[in-house]
Amino acid sequence: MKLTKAIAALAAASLALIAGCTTPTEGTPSSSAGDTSTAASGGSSSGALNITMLPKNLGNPYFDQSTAGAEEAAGEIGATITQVGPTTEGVADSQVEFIEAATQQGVTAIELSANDKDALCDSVKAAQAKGIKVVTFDSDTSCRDLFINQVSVDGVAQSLFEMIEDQTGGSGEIAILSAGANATNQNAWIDALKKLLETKPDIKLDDVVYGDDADQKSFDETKGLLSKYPDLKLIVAPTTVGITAAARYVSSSDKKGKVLVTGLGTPGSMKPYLADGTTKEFALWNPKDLGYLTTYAVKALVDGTITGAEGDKFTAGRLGDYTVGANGEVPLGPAFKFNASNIDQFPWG
Ligand code: RAM
Repeated sequence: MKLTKAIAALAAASLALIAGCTTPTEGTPSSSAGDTSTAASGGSSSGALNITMLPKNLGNPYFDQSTAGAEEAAGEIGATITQVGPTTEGVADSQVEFIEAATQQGVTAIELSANDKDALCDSVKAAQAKGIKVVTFDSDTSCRDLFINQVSVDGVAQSLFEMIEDQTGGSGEIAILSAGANATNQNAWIDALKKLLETKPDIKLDDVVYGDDADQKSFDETKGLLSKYPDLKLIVAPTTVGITAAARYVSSSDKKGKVLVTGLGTPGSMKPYLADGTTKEFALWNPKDLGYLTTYAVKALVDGTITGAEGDKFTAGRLGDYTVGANGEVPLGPAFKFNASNIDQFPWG
């Protein structure tokens, strides 16, 4: 995707969000009282799709966006989306409970961002045995029908690498503040980034710490990094929760102006830290489009347009045509870098 097209797509999504975003609320496996559900009729539904949306955690602006996109698609195809998920930390244990609850309810499909590559598989396989389609988005498992991948692993790592080079000037100490220690997506990105960093011996990776996509833990881990590594130049947080917490800590500490923060962040949450110089640039894709594409992929799986085999093709509403790639992955598109020159175009997240 050309940069201008990416900007246009992101800006259009921003406007749509301003018009119609819903805020997820807490849900528990045993109670539907706090579930966020959207039902819509009309569109080209092939039957009533009842979809459970299970992000890594709730209250995360990134997943607010992906759920808004899923709801937009649901409105177009006449599906129901019910969002449930861990309320604070992105952890696998409670995701198992939500998968089991959805299985018992007999939903049509589960859209899942996995907090662990393997730990969810018993429950995922039990759901699949009942005919429920399990489509991962954002963070994969080793068991699912399809994975909607925002950006290739190498693509994310390359963006992070470029921002590290730029914001360190090519030398100095860096540390990574990640999400959950078992998060499939972050671990894959970090492994690929480490390979790229091998080509830059003047950049030293001091440590990798984990904030579990919880704001306070991420904040505390940042504090720990700054006191443990006095010569740290840059914190790289490939998590929207982590980067915001790290930027907040750094910008209010005596390291402001000495330590920079970069990684993957939502534009709304990071805008103040671009303004005060805590970050020069950070990246992300369009999480709203990710949720939108995931819901169209679910529809295509359920109505038999695709089976998840490489080469299968389907159409995802306003996003157009997609082809299933190797290993049952559907890529959304490239990452996009936000900086002072473009941040005002993205009033979301
Ligand atoms: C957090 C989550 C999510 C990741 C983004 C970048 O919101 O960890 O999985 O894709 O950051």
